[in-house]
Amino acid sequence: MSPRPDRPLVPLCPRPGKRRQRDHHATFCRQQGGGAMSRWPQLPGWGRGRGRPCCSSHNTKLQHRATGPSGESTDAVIILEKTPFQEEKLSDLLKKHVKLELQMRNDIYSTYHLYPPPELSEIKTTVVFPATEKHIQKYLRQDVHLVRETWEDYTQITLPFIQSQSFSVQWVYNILEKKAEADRIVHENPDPCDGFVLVPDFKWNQNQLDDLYLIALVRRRDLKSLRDLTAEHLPLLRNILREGEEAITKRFGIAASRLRVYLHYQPSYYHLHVHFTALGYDAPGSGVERAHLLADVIDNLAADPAFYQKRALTFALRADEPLFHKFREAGRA
Ligand code: M7G
Repeated sequence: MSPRPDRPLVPLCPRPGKRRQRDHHATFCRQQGGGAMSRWPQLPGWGRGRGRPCCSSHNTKLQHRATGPSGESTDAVIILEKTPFQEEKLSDLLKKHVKLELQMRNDIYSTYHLYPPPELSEIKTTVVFPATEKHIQKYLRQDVHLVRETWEDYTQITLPFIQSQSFSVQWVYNILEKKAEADRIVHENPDPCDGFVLVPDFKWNQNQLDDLYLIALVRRRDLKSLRDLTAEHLPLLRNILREGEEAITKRFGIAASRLRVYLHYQPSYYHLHVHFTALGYDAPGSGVERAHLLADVIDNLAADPAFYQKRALTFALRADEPLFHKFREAGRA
């Protein structure tokens, strides 16, 4: 027998101070009807398109093919993510008149399907529309391989490749020029050479600090990635580290020692930026094959101004990525 749904389930409420829990369950969702259509971006044929799902533990990515009014076919990528539970809302979730269905009971153990009310069942949704083939590839799960890139590989393989094709960084320029996300800026340093803008990353919905994620975008437009950095950029990097940490502590009350501050190599967007994530959050891309701690980058450049023009750098590439094929063709992977 399941408990009466109108009975408050207060005894199940976690003790105050207990860490918020992360939802590890994946749900594959697909918008089927036109009910909420007006609230979505202009996605033609939304709900009627074909989907190609790719699920991980708590998120799912869906390629959606939409058909426009004149019959043209356009792709969208839709990323659905279960967000971490918010501790202050847990008691609501358990007290409210939630629908609860008993799944099984055995001795002192029982499991349920709990259907939360809409205000407590947010799914963070990111839409890329229109999406390029490169966006679709980025979000599809693929086999990955490690590549070890020397400086020669960088100049002969990677650089020509990223110059010929990489994601547009228009969204970055929009932030720097305050044409987008201006109201979200957490901190900015206006210096054209050593300045930057700090904004919440769009992976973070800002509802809870567990998965805190911000990015610092440098103002200058001539730095693509770690490979371009020399000792000349130390003042910029030191500003980002010190001011970024201070701003986050001031705004969100998180000490610098609880932040992971790093650059990606390879990044997806070749305009230099730095990631700030909560240390307790297993952020995508924070593994050793991609994340380079900013404090280490600063030390490396202080010890050797041309460190990143000498060192081999390791990163993972998906098997079907054109850059991986280039490394293969050159006998380097
Ligand atoms: P990256 O290292 O180039 O690649 O990071 P990744 O996306 O594979 O991690 C770029 C970062 O910018 C990522 O953390 C994105 O979530 C974030 N990002 C991307 N876009 C398009 C936006 C955007 O429009 N606004 C904000 N605030 N963040 C974005």
